[in-house]
Amino acid sequence: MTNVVITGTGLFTPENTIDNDALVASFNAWVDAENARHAEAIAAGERESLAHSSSDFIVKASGIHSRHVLDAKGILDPERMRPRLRERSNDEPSIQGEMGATAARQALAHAGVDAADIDLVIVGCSNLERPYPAVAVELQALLGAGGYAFDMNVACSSATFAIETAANAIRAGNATRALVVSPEICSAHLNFRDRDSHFIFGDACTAIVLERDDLATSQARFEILGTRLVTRFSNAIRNNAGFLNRVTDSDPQALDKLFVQEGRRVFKEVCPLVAALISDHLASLDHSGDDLARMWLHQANRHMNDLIGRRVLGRDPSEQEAPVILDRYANTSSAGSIIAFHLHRDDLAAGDLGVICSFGAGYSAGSVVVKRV
Ligand code: CO8
Repeated sequence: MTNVVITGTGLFTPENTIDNDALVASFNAWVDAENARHAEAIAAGERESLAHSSSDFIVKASGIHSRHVLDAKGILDPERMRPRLRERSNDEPSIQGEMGATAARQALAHAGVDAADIDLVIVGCSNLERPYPAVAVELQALLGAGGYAFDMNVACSSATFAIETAANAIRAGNATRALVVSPEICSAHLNFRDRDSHFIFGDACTAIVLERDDLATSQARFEILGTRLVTRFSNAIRNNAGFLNRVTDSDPQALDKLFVQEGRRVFKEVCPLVAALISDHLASLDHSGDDLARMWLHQANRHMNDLIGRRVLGRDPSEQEAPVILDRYANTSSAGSIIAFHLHRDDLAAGDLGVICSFGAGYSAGSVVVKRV
């Protein structure tokens, strides 16, 4: 069978950061104004007063300290509490096209591959800025890549599902070199007025170059030993924004048109599913947790990763074995596990084994087992 290798990765990190204290200060200012606006109704028992958020809670519950966002000013303005992004004309690169091109150029340079030699571009992410033309096709043009391109969405698992799709296209002979790009603008679909979730997400974009092994020239390669994907329907993470909102006459500003989740339920249901996915996948490749040098896990919650690491390894994973980037990036959806891979893989030795694993809405989870060549 044709071997497929990962030969390069790239990362676009927005310059603006928001730490927990700044986010909480803006949220609490909005809460105070809201409670003052409704003081009479609250006093009459007709309305519940809103509670403050807290940085201590955020760190304890999630491990998140800070996040990068495309626009901080709009998010932190208690009168707005959503990013302000400039609308692009049809003649300008789209926002996701631009983020994607930055990350992709880095990944291509890292792999030592010319954009013209790429013959498959997949943009996989949770939220696409338009239905068509595909952002991937625009990115293909921006980069000067050849072949074909398409978008796909499997929420937080978009990158791992796209890696499997790209690897299969290469194995089947339909492509020789592929780019998987995940431009995540999570801040645009986050309800910054929801105490339970306002701290969860950040923005970033990752890119990965995959090649047929016999064509690759990069010294730093990771052979894909196998991929395994799983989905199980759940409403515990949901977003009802969509093109039918206009014709169903539903309120486009309604809160269900943004990210909504039952965090505790997600935690309880997803951790065992993911631990079993990784363990079964390793077993199918005649390996076990003991053979893993590294786990590049989805970056949603510190405790989730600790629990999954414990179940797979049979002991607490060290910082080195399961690197954490969510402390400074928060949850960047499908980009999270790829950011961890991008930042924490160069120290591995030839023959070392690792797993890239995503999990999220759907539910969906993806495991990609790789070996440093
Ligand atoms: N400040 C202070 N107190 C708070 C706050 C806050 N901000 N928020 C909640 N509390 C309170 C609650 O009211 C509750 O109080 P009480 O006990 O009196 O009822 C108490 O703190 C505990 O609340 P929770 O039970 O909700 O807290 P948890 O310990 O469960 O932590 C988490 C909440 C962090 C959300 C946690 O449950 C979690 O991380 N769960 C898993 C989440 C997850 O992984 N989700 C995946 C989503 S990502 C995905 O699939 C991609 C979607 C597409 C991206 C779209 C971009 C927007």
